[in-house]
Amino acid sequence: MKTILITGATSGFGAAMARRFVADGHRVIATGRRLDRLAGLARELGPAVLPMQLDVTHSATVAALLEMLPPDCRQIDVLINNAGLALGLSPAWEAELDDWDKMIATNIRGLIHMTRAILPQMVARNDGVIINIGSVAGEYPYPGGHVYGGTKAFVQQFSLNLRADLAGRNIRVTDIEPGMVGGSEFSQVRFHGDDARAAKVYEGITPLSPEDIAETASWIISLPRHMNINRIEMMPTCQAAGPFAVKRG
Ligand code: NDP
Ligand code: 8X3
Repeated sequence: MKTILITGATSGFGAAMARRFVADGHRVIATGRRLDRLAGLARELGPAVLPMQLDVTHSATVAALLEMLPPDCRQIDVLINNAGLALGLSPAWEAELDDWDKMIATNIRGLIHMTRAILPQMVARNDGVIINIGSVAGEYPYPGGHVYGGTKAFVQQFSLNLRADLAGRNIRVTDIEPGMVGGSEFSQVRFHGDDARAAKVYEGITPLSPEDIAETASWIISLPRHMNINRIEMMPTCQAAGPFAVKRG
């Protein structure tokens, strides 16, 4: 049994991973800002889930996180840096600066602060797994992806650079980079609560599901300690990259 801390467990991938990890026999520290959702998850999944309200952008809370946990839950075997969001899809010159700041604060700053809070104990034990949730948006550009894609490119390179520091230790780091995934609140959040616009994103396609991401994370965690999956890029079969955009005058 491992103790797995998930950021952003109130919906989407995070909630699906919590369900999957408990089914796999692990204990889950489920975090996020919406405590009612976390309490619901704990009611559903039982004592294997410890709900804990946590906003990853509150640096002081993140730094004090371990002391806030009950003593028998402070050894974090697996950290899932999942909390994140895209805000807006307008061209860069029309984008809201506030949206950009929030994506940077959550997807980059929140993720690195979480990592810095948990990594020392993994190094001290010479054991641990960190799974970061990146995106194909960090690898391939698309119109309106500007800062969101930039934050996920950061997550990819930060993950690889962590591996460089950790080489020779039994601490694994993986960047899971999904394409289109339905069944989460991602697009509702991106379009600031415009549910109709969000639903259109998945019209006529079968996207990946949060359970597909949970399956992938479950597999990564189950691998032998000497085996590191550096990056894993996944898309539904309806999606592919390219072609280059060529605008003719
Ligand atoms: P959801 O919107 O359903 O989930 C996002 C989660 O992040 C929520 O639980 C939310 O919880 C949490 N969160 C947001 N801001 C904060 C914060 N400041 N502090 C703590 N938690 C926060 O979307 P997904 O499940 O789809 O997204 C999960 C991750 O996957 C994100 O990093 C996203 O960028 C990435 N991703 C999504 C894809 C998709 O197509 N859906 C594809 C590729 C990557 P709460 O609001 O309660 O705090
Ligand atoms: C989410 C996938 O293609 O909407 O990271 O950016 S995409």
